[in-house]
Order: sequence, then structure tokens, then C-alpha cells
Amino acid sequence: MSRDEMRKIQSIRLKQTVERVYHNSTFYRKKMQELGITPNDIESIDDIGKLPFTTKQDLRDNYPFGLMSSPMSEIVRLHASSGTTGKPIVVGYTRSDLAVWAEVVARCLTAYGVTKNDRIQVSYGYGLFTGGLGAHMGVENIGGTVIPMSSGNTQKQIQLMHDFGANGLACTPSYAMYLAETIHASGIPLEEFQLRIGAFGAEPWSENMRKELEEKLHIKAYDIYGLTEICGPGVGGECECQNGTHLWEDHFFPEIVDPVTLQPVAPGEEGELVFTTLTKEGMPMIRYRTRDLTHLIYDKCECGRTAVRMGRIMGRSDDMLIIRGVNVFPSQIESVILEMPEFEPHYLIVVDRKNNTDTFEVQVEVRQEFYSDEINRMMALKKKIGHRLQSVLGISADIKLVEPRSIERSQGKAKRVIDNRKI
Ligand code: DLL
Repeated sequence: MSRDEMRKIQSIRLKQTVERVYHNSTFYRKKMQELGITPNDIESIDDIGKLPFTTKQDLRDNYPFGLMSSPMSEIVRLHASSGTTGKPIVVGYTRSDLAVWAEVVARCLTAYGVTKNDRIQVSYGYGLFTGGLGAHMGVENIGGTVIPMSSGNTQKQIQLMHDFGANGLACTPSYAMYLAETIHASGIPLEEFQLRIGAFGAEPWSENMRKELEEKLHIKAYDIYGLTEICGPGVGGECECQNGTHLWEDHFFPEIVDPVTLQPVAPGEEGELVFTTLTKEGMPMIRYRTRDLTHLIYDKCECGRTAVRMGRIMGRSDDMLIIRGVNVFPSQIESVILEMPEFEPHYLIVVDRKNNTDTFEVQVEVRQEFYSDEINRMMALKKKIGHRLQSVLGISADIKLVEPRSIERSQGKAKRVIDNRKI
């Protein structure tokens, strides 16, 4: 679809969405009135900047159902995402919302090359988290066979993956890494598995992690992106080119803004991703601030898809650590670790404050073949990674080398940071 055609569709859908929220949601009507605007001020997608932003705090303040724009009798599903503090945020879907969600996940799977002949093991958690049920509906939508494992019970996961001949695996990249390790430890030859495709997301991951997962599992590993507030997984997904995540912008309109000034950044520049849903009925979102930091690529992709692409998420404007005045993203540390063959892709960042100075410790697992009782060898290894981190982050870290398999494995989103500072 040409850009012009896309913008036409986006304009029509934005106007419908604004009408809906203005008339059906006290929350949005009040916000628009505060800015002195009515639906008549929105004539096309070019007017998006006139609309107010929405934040996670707005969802918390209106817990549980304050942002619904459909009567509860039309809501057929609720999901929730655990907030870092206090109450969860709750989202509601109409039947039509579920159909759109299934469709966008199906688009991602199709772009990975999944067909009705494939069996997909869904190892995202099922329940209030959107990962399990979202991926599940997408597989069903294209007529594939779902293996609804949910997360956990890792031995059984690999046994059934093996026995059922799963061709695809959908889970977080960190859990995929754990499953890969477990397969290797099980002694079952990789050749006996039929895995071909991974649909990994729900947490930031790097190119190096992709390489490692592809090598360890003999698969192609693809990104799937999404967030509860917008629908769940499937807001975007990679294609065979593995060169940016296509965002399904006929349903979710993306903008990139400066997280401080909230003004749009120049095309292609890095900033905070903001979404406006264009077809949602239950709980449409107007200019929702994701806190995810990335950039958008409007050039046509080699795969032929014209949907805008998003670069890898560099982190979130709110999970960024400021250590001794320096901005640090856990994803940068992960990249360094994965570049070095001596380490397992498992690490833990511990931040604290002693004598008014931040302490910054990176615990990392040494691979079995590099692990040694010889102090000199371990010291040299410590120095090596220490230098590399210093040059990438511009700040020095205390390195703690730990034994293979000693850092706790996650069955969902990995916990990479312990911040003990009380600031
Ligand atoms: O994580 C939805 C999801 C499930 C996406 C399964 C993909 C697969 P939330 O729990 O609301 O929803 O977390 C959303 O997770 O704002 C990002 O910060 C992060 N995130 C999600 N996907 C990716 C990804 C689900 N592919 C938050 N790369 C988002 C990097 C991701 N970060």
C-alpha cells in the first residue's frame, strides 16, 4: 500500500476513534476539553499532534475500568499487566478487538514463514499476561496447530517439543535461551527436534542474542513486539529480512517524540514510541506513551511490505539506569557479554549506593570451558570484560564472575537489574 493510501485509511480511522472516545469515555472527553478541542478539530492523521497524551499513570488512576469506551456488556476479555508498583493496569477487548489482535499476530507469523502446516509451541505465560493467549489466537487464525504449553515445567516443554515435532517456539528470548540449554543438557540430539522458527519478544534482546539463539536451536529467530495497553503481542513483527520490526500501522499509529519535550523528533531519529489505536473499540488508546526508545524507518523493506519498521528497542525511558550520572541501558551490557565467547548469556546488574556513591556490580556466568580454579586466569577474564564494559558504557563496573548456571533462570521476563538505591 502506498504511503498516501495508508494515510487515508489512518485518517478515516483516527476520526472514528476520536468520535468514539469523545462520546463514550469521560476520561478522554475531559482531557480533550481541557485542551479546548472537539472531534471536529481532527480532520486527518496530520492533526494527531492536537490530541492529548495518555500514560500508564492514567490507567492506574482510573483502575480498573475507567478507560473503557464500550459498555462492559460488550467486553468479552480482560487482560492485565503487573505494574512495577501498586495496582495492575487493566485492558478490555470487544469481540472485534480480539479478531484484530488475532489478525495482527497472524501477520507476524506469516512474515516468519509459519503456515497451517506448522505446529507452534506457545511458551509465553497464559493468563492475565497477553503473551500466551495472544500468540495462541494468532496461530489458530492461520490454521496452524497450537501447543498451548504456557511457561514453566521446562523438562516437559522439551519433551513435548520433541515428541510433538514443534516447528515453532513462541516465548521470551531469555526463556528460549534456558530451553536451549536444557535441550543441550538433556542429551537428546538437536537433529531429533523439528524447530525452525522462534517468535521472541516481550523484553529487549540484541542481535548477538539472536545469533546465539539461532545457533543453539538451529532456527531463525524473529522479533515480535507489543504491549498490553495496545493489545499485547503482535503490534509489530519482523519479516524474513530481519531488518527492523514492521508495525501494523493500519491498526496502531506510531509516532516518535522526545521523551522530555514531547515534541516529534526529526524523521529517523531516536525517541519515545507513542501509539494511537485506530480500530480498537473496548479500550482505544490515544497517543499512549510506551516509554520504549527506538526509531522508525519509512523506506520500503526488501520483503515488499510497506508497513513502517521500527529499530531494535534500546531500552525504556524508565528502565534506564543513571549510575554515577551516566545513563546505562541493560541492553548495552547484554551486548558486551554476548560478544565475548567466554561468557554465558546470563547476567545480573546490582546497583546500590554506599557513602553517597553509586556502586555498580555486574555478575556474569563464565562458560564451563573457560571456568577455572586458577586465580590468574579468572583475574585476566575479569579485566577483559571490565575494560570492554568501561569503553561501551563510559563507566566502570565491579565484575563478579560466577559459576555456570548459578544465576537464577527466568520462565518469563528475565530480571536483570536489582537496584537497591534509595534515592
Ligand atoms: O510483553 C506483550 C508481548 C508478549 C509482546 C509476548 C511480545 C511477545 P507487556 O507485559 O505490557 O506486554 O510489556 C510491554 O515489553 O513496552 C517493551 O518495553 C517490552 N517489549 C515487548 N516486546 C518487546 C520486544 C508484552 N520485541 C513492554 N523487544 C514493551 C523489546 C519488548 N521490548
